[in-house]
Amino acid sequence: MSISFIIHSLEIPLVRPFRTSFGSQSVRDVVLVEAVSDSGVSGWGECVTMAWPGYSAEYTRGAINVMRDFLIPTLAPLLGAGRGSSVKGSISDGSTPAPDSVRAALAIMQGNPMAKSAIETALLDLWLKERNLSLGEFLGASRDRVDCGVSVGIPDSITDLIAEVGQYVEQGYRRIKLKVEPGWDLEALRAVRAEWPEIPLQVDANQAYRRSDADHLVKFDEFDLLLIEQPLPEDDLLGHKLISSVVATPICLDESILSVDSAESAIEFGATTIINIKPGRVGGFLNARDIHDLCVEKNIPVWCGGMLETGVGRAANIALAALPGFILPGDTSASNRYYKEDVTEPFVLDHGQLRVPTGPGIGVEPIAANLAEMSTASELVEV
Ligand code: OSB
Ligand code: MG
Repeated sequence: MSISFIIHSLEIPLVRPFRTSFGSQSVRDVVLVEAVSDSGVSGWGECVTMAWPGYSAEYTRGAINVMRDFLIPTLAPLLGAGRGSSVKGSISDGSTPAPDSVRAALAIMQGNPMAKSAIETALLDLWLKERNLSLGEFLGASRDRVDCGVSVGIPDSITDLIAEVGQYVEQGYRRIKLKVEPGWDLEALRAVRAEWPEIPLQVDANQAYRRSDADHLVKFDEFDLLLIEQPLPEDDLLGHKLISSVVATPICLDESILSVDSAESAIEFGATTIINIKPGRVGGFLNARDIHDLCVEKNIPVWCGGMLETGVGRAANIALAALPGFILPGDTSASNRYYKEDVTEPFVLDHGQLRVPTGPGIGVEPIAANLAEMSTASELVEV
C-alpha cells in the first residue's frame, strides 16, 4: 500500500472570456491532483497551467504528462510500500512525507513549477490534515481575512470595460488591475480614471512591450498607478531596470520571478520594487513562503497573484495572502468573478475581502457532484 494519485481534468466555463496579451479563453481547463492515502484520506492541489504555453512554457497536456511520467515516479522512494518511521521525512505512522522532503525530491527535475506545485500541494494538504493544522497556520498567516483585487481582461470596447469595472467596484473590490497591451492601454486608463479618480489601479502587460517602448510607458505615470506588472519579456531583467529608471510608476515582476534566487537577483539588480507571488509559478507554497520571507527582509512589498483558480487553488492562495508581507490586495477574487458554479463551496466577497480558510489543510474539498459534472477525464497514477 502507498499513496496514489488521481489526476482529474475538468472544464469549467468562465462567466466571460478572459483576454490578455497572450491570448483569450472562455473555458478554464482545470487539473486537480488528488493524493489518496492508505487510510482513504484525500489531499488536493490545483495545477494552474493554461491549455497553451502563452503565459509561460508550461501547458496543461504537458503538465499532466510530466506529473504522470516523471514527477510522481520521482517520489516513489518517499511514498512507496514498506516505508516507516525510519524513512527520512516520513512521520511515525509512515504515511505522508514531510513537505520539505517532497520539495527536495521534486527539485531533481528541471522546470515544470506548476506541475510540481500541484503535486506538492496535494501531499501538503494530506500531511496537514493528519496534523489537524491549516495551511495558513503552517505558513505563518497573520490575518483572518485578505484584501481582494480583481484582474480585468481586455474587452471589446471602452463601453464594455467601464461596465465591467463598474460591477467590480460595486461589489467592493479594493483594487482594479487592467490587462494592457500595445493598442489597449492609455485610452483604457483614461476612461477608468475619468470614472474612478481615486480607486487603487494597476496594469499587467504580460510581457507585451519591449525596451524600445520606454517613452510610451512613461505616459502611464499620469494615471497614478500602484504598479506596472511585467511590461517586458520574462528574461529581460536589464530591460526592466532601464524602464524603472525612466518610469516613475513602480515596476512589479510576475513571470520573471521563478525562485528565491531569481527574486533576490531581480531585487538586487534593480529590476523590480514589488513582486507578484504565485505558488504555481514558483513551484509550490514552500517556495512562495520563502520568497515572501526574502521580500520582507528586503522591504519589497508582495501581493498574491492568481491564475483563474477554482476554489481548490483559491483556498490555498488566500492562506498565503494572509502572511504579513502581503501588503497589497491580491488577484484573489471571489468565485463568481470567474465561474457560475465553482468546484468547491463558493468564495464570497465580504467588504472587499475573503476569509482565510481555517479547516485542516487547504480547508476546502471539491463537491463530489460538481467534480463529476465538470470532469472530462481522470487518470489513476500508482507509485
Ligand atoms: O498574469 O497575472 C497574470 C490569469 C492567468 C494567467 C496570468 C495572469 C492572470 C491574471 C488573473 O491576471 C488573475 C486571477 O484573477 O486569477
Ligand atoms: Mg501577471
